[in-house]
Amino acid sequence: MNKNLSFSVHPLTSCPLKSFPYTSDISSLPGVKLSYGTAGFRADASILSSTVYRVGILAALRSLKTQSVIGLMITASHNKVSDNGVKIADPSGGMLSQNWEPFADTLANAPTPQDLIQLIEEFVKKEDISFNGVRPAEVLLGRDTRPSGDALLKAAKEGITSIVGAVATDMGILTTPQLHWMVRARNKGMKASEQDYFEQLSSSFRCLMDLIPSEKSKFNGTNDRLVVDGANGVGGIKLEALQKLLSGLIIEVRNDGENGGVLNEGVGADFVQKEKVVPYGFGSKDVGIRCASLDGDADRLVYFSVLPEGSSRIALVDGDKILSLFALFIREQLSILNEQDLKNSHQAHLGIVQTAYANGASTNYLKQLGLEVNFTPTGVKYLHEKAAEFDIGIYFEANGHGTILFSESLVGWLEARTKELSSKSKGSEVEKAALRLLAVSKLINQAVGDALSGLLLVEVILQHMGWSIHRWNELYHDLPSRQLKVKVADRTAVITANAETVVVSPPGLQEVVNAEIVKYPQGRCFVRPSGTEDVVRVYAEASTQEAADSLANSVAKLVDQFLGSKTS
Ligand code: NG1
Ligand code: ZN
Repeated sequence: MNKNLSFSVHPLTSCPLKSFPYTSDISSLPGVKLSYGTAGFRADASILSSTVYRVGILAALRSLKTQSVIGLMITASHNKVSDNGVKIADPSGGMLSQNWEPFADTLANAPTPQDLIQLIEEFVKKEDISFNGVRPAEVLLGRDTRPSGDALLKAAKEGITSIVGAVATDMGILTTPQLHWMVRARNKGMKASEQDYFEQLSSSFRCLMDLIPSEKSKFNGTNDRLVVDGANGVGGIKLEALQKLLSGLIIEVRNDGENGGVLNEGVGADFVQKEKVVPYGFGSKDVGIRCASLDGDADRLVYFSVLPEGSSRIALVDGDKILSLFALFIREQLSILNEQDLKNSHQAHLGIVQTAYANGASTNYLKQLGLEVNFTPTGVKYLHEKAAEFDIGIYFEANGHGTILFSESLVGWLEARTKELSSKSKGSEVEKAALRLLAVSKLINQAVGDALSGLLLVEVILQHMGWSIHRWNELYHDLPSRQLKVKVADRTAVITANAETVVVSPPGLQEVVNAEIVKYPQGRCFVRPSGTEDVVRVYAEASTQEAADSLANSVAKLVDQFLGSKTS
């Protein structure tokens, strides 16, 4: 294939590609079909350069279309170290607009350079994308610590700069949420360097620490100590840098990738949440200590404590419990404002967003608090979109990805109100509640779930409440659950509805699943195709672990019967 296929200026858009250096690799493999899915494109790193190059083109076109800075992150998150992946951050810092996903899919799967060029020409015309000579495309690039990141970065840069005038700015090795934060900050005209990120997080953390009621017992002894499993990835390194700016908290980072540990191997939030055992480097010496685990690109966070039995078992404090802690704190501050502030013209609406993977006990708990709980399909893009409908929207996946979104109008109101109160009722409870909410809006990443900012918020709320991890974990007791993967011939044959809780195709499958569920007290079970792996996932919950296991196993068998085993 022609490695340097020259490409002429598009007659309508003047949007030329200078060259086409990457012949298709992954897209020419038989049977491989890439899908942008819930987390961008992921595959073995050795076959990904043409995909990353193409996503570079897409990012530059997206920048021209939106006349904004776009982000391109090279990471495969919690996947194994030999994998890599690529995803786009939109101008808001959020995920790529869903409208562009079909284009991303066809671009990634174009079988030949000619097809690719034709696709781009058609898309550029349809979307009316042009370079006006004033604002060229600009794409911020980030990558995690994977060894393949460097070569893929080069492919991304070539893709971006194949669009005339486009600028690729390498932001270095970053966590995924840092890159999203930077894109958002740049487009808001705010300072957007890594140092600015660290300063915003540490100063809002300090502000929240200063607002802890004096009568609440502050941490003492071992309680101000946190041990973090960095998954041998980028998160641990960044946390070590960030903690230099923090006081009132002692963080020990393990698995920071320095001592020969392998990324995500027996470590990290995904491992800890799925296996419910200690990650490498943790053990009986840590019984009673508050521990946390990040995933490979630090957009997921779970907490745990090592159980005393001398085994490797842990008490897991997952994303649902982080959400519950955040919800309690936000609700407390909002009720002070809503009830005590007579000038409060802004009765803020708090909404919670979960997926079907949220443990049923967490949903019950949140509902008992009187909170509105909404459900969306799996994938943070859906949760984020729903949470953005509220004045304050809190979303979390059980796996530890989530954040708190504040509407611009609420932040504006809080800014004005805190100024007013600082002159008239300084030190009042109302002023403190407003200041706390404002500080949370600055601490917690508004673009995407961020393990580092989430961790700081958990820490300050525990101090605010005077709670140990055990007290926190006692908020409610998780229902026993089991997740299974079923390899089938074609997972896309499973079509779901109602936030993935009901299978509508193949016909008849949901009916037999329902017939299983009713056999189990507190039984709940659903089936959906994974967006990141070639499997169908089964999730089951019931009153005992044996029952949850049995329900999951029977449903997995039904899935297998309806869809047939995978033939390779
Ligand atoms: P899939 O493979 O679509 O289930 C997984 C996670 C999602 C999300 C994405 C992106 C589970 C059950 N699913 O998606 O929550 O985090 O990966 O990383 O954990
Ligand atoms: Zn991740």
